[in-house]
Amino acid sequence: FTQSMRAGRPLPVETEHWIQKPSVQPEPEAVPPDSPWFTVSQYACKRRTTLHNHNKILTDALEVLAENYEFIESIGPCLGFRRAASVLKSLPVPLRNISDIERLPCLGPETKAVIQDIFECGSSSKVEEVLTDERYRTLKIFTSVFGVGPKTAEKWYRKGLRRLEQITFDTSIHLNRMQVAGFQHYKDISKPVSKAEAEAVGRIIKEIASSFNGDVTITLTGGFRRGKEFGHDVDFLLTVPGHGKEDGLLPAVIDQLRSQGILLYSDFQESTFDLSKLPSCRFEAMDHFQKCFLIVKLKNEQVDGQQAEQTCGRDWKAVRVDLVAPPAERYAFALLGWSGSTQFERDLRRFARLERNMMLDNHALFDKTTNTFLQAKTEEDIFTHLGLDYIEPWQRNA
Ligand code: DCT
Ligand code: MG
Repeated sequence: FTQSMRAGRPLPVETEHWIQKPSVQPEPEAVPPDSPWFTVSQYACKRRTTLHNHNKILTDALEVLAENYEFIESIGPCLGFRRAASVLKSLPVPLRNISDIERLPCLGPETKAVIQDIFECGSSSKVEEVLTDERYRTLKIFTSVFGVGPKTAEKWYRKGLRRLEQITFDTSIHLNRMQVAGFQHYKDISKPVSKAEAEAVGRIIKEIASSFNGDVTITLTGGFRRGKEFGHDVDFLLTVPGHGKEDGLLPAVIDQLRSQGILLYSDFQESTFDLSKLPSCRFEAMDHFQKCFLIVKLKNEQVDGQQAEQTCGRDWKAVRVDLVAPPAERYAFALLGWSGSTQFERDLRRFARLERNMMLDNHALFDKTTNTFLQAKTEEDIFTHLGLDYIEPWQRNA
C-alpha cells in the first residue's frame, strides 16, 4: 500500500507552490486540472495550508481511515492517508471530479478510490464501514482518555470492554497516574479549550514564571499559534536569556501552581539535553528539553468574556497544559518543532533528510555534507538554511 502511495506520480519537489505564482486568487470551481495552480509539492513544508479547508468532506474521510490504521499500528498506510489528506487541505479550491486529482502528489489508488466513491455516491463505503466498526468506535472512545494510547485501548477491547464506565469499575485493570487523572477530569479535558481560555492560562503561567526570573518569555505554540480558535490542550514555550538560566524553572512553576491550589496533575520531565553530546545525539521524535504535562484548574472569572457564575456546580474547568523550557540558544528549533502541525513537522524533517542531506529536530539542524550544526536565532533562519521559503505559522495547518 505504502509503495503504491509513493508510486503515484510525484511531481518535481522543487516546483513552486501554487500560492506563490499568480497574484490573483482563483475562483473556486474555475480551476482546470491542467492549470499550474495544481502544481503542488509532495512536502507540506513547501505548501501553504491555512485553516480554510476547501475539501473537508474528503479530508475527514481520509483521516478516519488513517486513524483506523493507527489503531492497528499499521504505520505505513496510516501515514499514506494522512499525507494525502494534508495535500488536499492545501488546495485553494474544492475538488469537483476525479480528473482534478490526477496531477496531485501523494494520492495512491486507495485514496483515489475513496475520493471517487464520495464524488459518485456522496460517501465512501470503506469509510462508512470503519465508522460503524465496533473496534474502531471503541478504540476511538478509549484513546480519547488522557494517557491512553492505541496499545492500552486494544488490550481493554480484547478483554471485551466497550464503555468507559466498564474500565473504571473493572478491578482487574490497573490505571497509571496519568490515566487516573485522565478519567477523573475526563468531562472537562475532552471539551475543546478556547483561545480565551488558552490566553487566561498564559497569564497565570507568565505571572508565576516571572517571579522565578523577570526576563522569562512565554510563547503560545501548538494549534493556537497556527490560528486555531480551539485546541485539545495549551502548549507554551518558556525561555530565559542566559546560559542555563532556565534550570529549575518548571519545578518552580509547578510548586507555585500547587501552592495556589490549581494544580490537578503534573508530570515533570527533567532535561536530558546535553550540548556537548549533540554530535552523537539521536534525532528522534520526542525532544530532550525540560518539560511538563499538566492539568490545571482554570477559574471562569479568569477567562475574558466568560461568565463568572457556576456551571455544573463549579466555577472552574480542568485544562490540559504542556510547558517546555529549552535553553535560550535552542529557542528557534523548539518553537518550530512545537508549533506543528504534526504533518508539517514530519515533512520538514523528511525534506531536510531527503532533499538537503540534513537532520532536523526540535534541538538542532545538522548538515551531514559539511558535518556542521547550523545555528539559528529565528524560525526564518532555519527555513533559510533549508533553502525553503518562509511559511507563516498560520500557513502550517497541514
Ligand atoms: N508535535 C510533533 N510531533 C508529534 C506531536 C506533536 O511535532 N508527534 C508538535 C506539533 C504540534 C505540537 O507539537 C503540539 O502538539 P499537540 O498539542 O498535540 O498539537 P496541536 O497542533 O497543538 O493540536 P491541538 O490544537 O489539538 O492541541
Ligand atoms: Mg496543542
